Amino acid sequence: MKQLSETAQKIKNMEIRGAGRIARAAAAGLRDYSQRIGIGKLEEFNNKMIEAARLLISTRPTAVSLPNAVRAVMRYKGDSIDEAKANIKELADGFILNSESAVLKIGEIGAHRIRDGDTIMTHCNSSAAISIMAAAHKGGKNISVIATESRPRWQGHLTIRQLDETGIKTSLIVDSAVRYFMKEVDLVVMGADAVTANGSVINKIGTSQLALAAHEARKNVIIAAETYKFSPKSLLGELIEIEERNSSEVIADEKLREFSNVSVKNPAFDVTPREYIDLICTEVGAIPPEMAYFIIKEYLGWGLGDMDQGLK
Ligand code: RUB
Repeated sequence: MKQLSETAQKIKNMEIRGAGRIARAAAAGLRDYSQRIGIGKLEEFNNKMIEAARLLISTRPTAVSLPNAVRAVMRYKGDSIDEAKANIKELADGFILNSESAVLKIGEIGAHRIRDGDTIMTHCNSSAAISIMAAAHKGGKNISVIATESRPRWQGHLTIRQLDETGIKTSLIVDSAVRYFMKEVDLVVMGADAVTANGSVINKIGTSQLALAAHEARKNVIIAAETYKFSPKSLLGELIEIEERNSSEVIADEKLREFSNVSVKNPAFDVTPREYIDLICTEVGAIPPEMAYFIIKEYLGWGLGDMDQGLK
């Protein structure tokens, strides 16, 4: 359990972050943990796997890719521990491989929407969104990017490093400057932690503000999201939990203690309504947000009437 707890801890403290990476780390964590479980009864093995799955899911509440990845591995079958282990390995490796190729495929599909000379604005650090920019650049399009810092965790610094390594000209701006610079923008491209059945997108705090500014300026907003970011449980009416992180990410504890009447609110994500989103670019195609239910049904195997699945 030690290694699995370490993976869980790394996801919690954001050493492993970004919805896609979190999903792949969880699948790999479950796979490696299963292979280390010693001899015993199959029932004990299954219980240990359930415990491990719960631990991983509890680390970060918003990224739906996490429970979806865990569910993809926990579908394993086997009449013996050896069979179960083999199937877990197959499912986890399959998930990881599909996830990596999904990010590349999203790049290929999304790049069609980018024109030579475009200026793209992005927020936070999304590998799927960067894949689109990298594919357009690789395809010979001369693009530039405006990237936000993404306070309080500065994921924008990861983004500018990755774009710089790719050779894409990038400007770094403070989060509050998105509307100021919107006039220079042709297209907004961002990632997602979750997409609900009604086509809303949950992503890093500030995403909805940026989408609103883009909507006002009549600039298109593209969301890059693998199919495993779509939330089957939103079909049950469940809302996506917005992670509230520690106040020390915003202001140092000792500084905060200077005040008697001040508290900090630090939600890590927000919800962008589908009205502000033109396209969700998935690995199976670029869809309007209104088609989110179709993805949940066709690619995650949940449809209306499958309510019992929510109880599993
Ligand atoms: C990361 C974030 C990213 C999405 C998509 O938030 O909001 O935009 O997770 O990323 P955090 P990807 O840093 O809090 O995890 O496309 O890489 O899955």
